Order: sequence, then C-alpha cells, then structure tokens
Amino acid sequence: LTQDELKKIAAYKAVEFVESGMVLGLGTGSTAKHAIDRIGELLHQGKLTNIIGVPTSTKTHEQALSLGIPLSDLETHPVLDLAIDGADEVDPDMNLVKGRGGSLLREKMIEACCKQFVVIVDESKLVEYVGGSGLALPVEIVPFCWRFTAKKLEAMFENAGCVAKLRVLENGEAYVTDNRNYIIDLYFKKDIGDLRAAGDAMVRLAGVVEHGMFIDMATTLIVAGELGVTVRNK
Ligand code: DER
Repeated sequence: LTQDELKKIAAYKAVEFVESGMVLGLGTGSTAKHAIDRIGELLHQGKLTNIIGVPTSTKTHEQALSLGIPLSDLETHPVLDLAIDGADEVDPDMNLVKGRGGSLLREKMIEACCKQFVVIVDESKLVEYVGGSGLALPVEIVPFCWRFTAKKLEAMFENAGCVAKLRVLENGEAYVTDNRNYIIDLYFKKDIGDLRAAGDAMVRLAGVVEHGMFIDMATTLIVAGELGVTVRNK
C-alpha cells in the first residue's frame, strides 16, 4: 500500500465518527483532504445531513466549498463536535507536531474548541519523541525582526542542538501564512524534554505567535499501517 492509500484508509475510518448534525473542524493537509472528500461524498449521497464545517485554512475552505460542504467559523460556532486532522509526528503520549502545511495557528485555535479531536496518520508519522523524525517543528512568528526571533528560538534550545530556518518558497521569498505571518522551522538533534515547558517558553518570547506542538489535545488516534488500521482513544 502506498503512503497515500494508508492516509486514505485512516481518513475514511475517521469519517465513521461523523454523525449528521455535527459541527466539524476540517483539518489541513493531504490526509485531512481525504477525510473532507469523504464527508462531501456522504453528504452528496444523503448518508450525512446537516453538517457544518469550520475550515482550518484557506486551502481547506476552498476544498470544502468545491464539495458543497456548508461552512461557518469559530465566532458562530465557538464549540465544535469533532475535528479530523493529520499530523506530522505523533509521540507515544499522542502529543503531535503539526504545521508543516503552514496552518498550525488556525488548526490549534479550532481543534482546541472541539469535543473530540481525531488525528489521522499513516504509520510513518509515529515517533519516539517530538522532533524525533529530524523534520521541522514549525513556529509561527510575526515578520517584524524575524532574524532576531529565529536566533532567540535557536538559543532557547541550544542543548537540543537546535537549528532555526525561515520557511521560504521556491523563489526564496518568505512563506506567508493565512494570517500573514512567517514560519520558522526548528530542527533538533536531541529530545527537547518537557514539551509543555518548551512550548510555554516559545510563546512567552515576544514575536512568537504559536508553535506546532499540540500537547494533550488529540482525543483519538487513527493509524493506518501495512498490518491494518488501529483506533486508540486517549
Ligand atoms: O500542516 C499540518 O498541520 C498538516 O495537518 C500536517 O500536519 C499533516 O499533513 P499531511 O496529512 O499532508 O501529512
């Protein structure tokens, strides 16, 4: 099975948790895309009715619009029933790294308001510890003096061998989020230890908007692997 087929299996499994009448947080990324496609299909077939979606990015907003999924926002629905979203990393305590798709701020705002947050991943996303994949821990920062903020973040995690890089587009220009901010990708050589302390230290730094660690937020984890799909509740 390809990675994308595994993502689709996890996504379809998550949509089994969706009931008619629910207000849903719609995630961002290639795994969440499959879940949103599936929700659109069930709505179209009349197997789901009265669904309202709250999108976590402009990209998801456009996908949901094209599928005819009725949309709303957090101001109209400050409490949601269920969010379905992917992740870049999942540690053994179901803490997540998210944001490699650049949507971590809206994802975290919306997924923090959901009664149930179902995370869908293929098995390649499972790690021993956050940052363990050697891939980025994204941090959304304001563009003002971004080099200053990047250096401060790097120094904060010096003993984890942290390297901070501004996320850029192919043309070398800074990537800009839906919220008109920049993303600094942090790379670690070692475990950063206490995630909550690390997260709190990051957001205390003026200039940092939000980080991509979703600590103790997921309520259900769906993992699709070569041996099948598992569902684990927190
Ligand atoms: O950017 C994000 O937060 C995405 O949800 C990401 O974490 C998962 O993206 P993928 O489903 O394309 O791997």
